[in-house]
Amino acid sequence: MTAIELTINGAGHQVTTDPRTLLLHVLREELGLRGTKYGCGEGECGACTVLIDGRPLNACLIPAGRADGARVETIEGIAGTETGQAVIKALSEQGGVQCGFCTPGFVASITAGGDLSGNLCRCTGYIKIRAAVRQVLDQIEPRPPSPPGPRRAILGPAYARPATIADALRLLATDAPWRILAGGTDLLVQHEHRLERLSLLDITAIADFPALTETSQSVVIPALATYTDLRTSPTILRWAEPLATAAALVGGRQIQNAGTVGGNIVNASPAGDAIPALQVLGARIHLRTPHRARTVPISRFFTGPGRTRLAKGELVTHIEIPKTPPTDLIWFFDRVGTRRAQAITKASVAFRARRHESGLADVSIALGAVGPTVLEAPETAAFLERGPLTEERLRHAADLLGREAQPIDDIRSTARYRRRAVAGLLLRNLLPLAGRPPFS
Ligand SMILES: Cc1cc2nc3c(=O)[nH]c(=O)nc-3n(C[C@@H](O)[C@@H](O)[C@H](O)COP(=O)(O)OP(=O)(O)OC[C@H]3O[C@@H](n4cnc5c(N)ncnc54)[C@H](O)[C@@H]3O)c2cc1C
Ligand code: FES
Ligand code: FES
Repeated sequence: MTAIELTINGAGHQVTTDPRTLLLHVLREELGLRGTKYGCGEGECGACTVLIDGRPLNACLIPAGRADGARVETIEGIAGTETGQAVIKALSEQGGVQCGFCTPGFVASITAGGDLSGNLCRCTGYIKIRAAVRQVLDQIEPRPPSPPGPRRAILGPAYARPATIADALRLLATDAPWRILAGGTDLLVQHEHRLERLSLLDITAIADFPALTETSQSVVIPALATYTDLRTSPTILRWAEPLATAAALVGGRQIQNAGTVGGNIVNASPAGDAIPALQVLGARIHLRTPHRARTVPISRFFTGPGRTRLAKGELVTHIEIPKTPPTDLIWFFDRVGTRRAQAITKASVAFRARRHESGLADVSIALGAVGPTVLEAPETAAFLERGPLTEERLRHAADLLGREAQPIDDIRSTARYRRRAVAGLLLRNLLPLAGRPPFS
């Protein structure tokens, strides 16, 4: 048991609990704040959305220890604010509430700016909720997030939240079966919340990860950079645009606020969206143990689905992308899923090349969700480098790309569809170079 300190709706609380208990349960069961709902428990529905330091996050994916020191706002507090009242009034006037189960989560998301990508409603059909968002945004400014306050270290036998990389590495070097916890958006879902079986090493309070920054040669991305950090960073938008695009397509806003690039890499899903983008950008992963620092090119990091070259006790500290002047670069990340938000990728393509007078040079292509790991497509890349950018040659390249994919049939899609999808994604993004309008 640990004394967890939280500021909830402006008031300080100390809750003595197992730090692996979900914040959602602390709010509902320990503090009686039952407006925050338990829907899916997997980050999908948004019924559990609360504002943490002003950002919408899923309380079902946050262990209490990770929330220690945070400013949490639940519907009980939001409803008393001017913005919250305007949101509730608009939802009610526009008919955006039926059973009301999803409403606290929607109110939180609308209060924070109106992005509804991480909120589901099974009753209203969204048109009226969207009308409420428009009504509110006409009347009030959304509240900007505030910087997170300092986070204190917690050092318990089953939950540790060290403050420095060195402390984390010391713990990882012991025999204890620590599982690194970053945003928790993979780990908690995979363990179906049975966290009492895990020893969690929470790295989110580590203060000495490098900052997201650029040097003369490269862009440095801390392992803890969230998708929100990546999609909004001017540095990433300038030097690594496909990564910003991928980040903007991940999950919904709550997942983008929690999920980290380090977690996406180590989780090693062939459908992980940051990975193909990082691969065409030539990223290198920086790894540390107490006695060794090494870097591995991302193209050599994965050994199979969910498997990597990460050694026991190793921590990903940051990712480095070499800078290449964006002039004359053709680059994109694109994907297909069942729908635009909150859908795991069925097929994705990341692409990077340099354009010259007669065609393309230095072509690099990475394919997601169509093989046991993210795949490169060297034959298609070589073909594209060999000749001019005509429609006929692009269509041939798309066929070749479909053949280079190694997809399987699974619950999300069929191999046949995935081959056609990667071909279509290439054409959708490159046909405009041959003078053809893009298609959707
Ligand atoms: C509803 C929902 C929608 C999603 N949609 C998408 C999507 O569209 N596209 C997509 O790519 N992903 C999606 N995801 C998964 C995505 O959120 C994760 O892959 C995320 O990036 C993982 O980061 P995390 O910080 O949450 O990792 P965690 O869950 O905290 O950790 C994941 C793994 O990485 C390890 N780890 C984390 N950080 C480090 C580190 N620095 N060093 C060593 N090991 C580390 C952990 O031990 C664990 O094994 C979705 C998830 C959910 C729940
Ligand atoms: S309960 Fe569905 S996202 Fe948390
Ligand atoms: S109003 Fe019933 S789930 Fe949204």
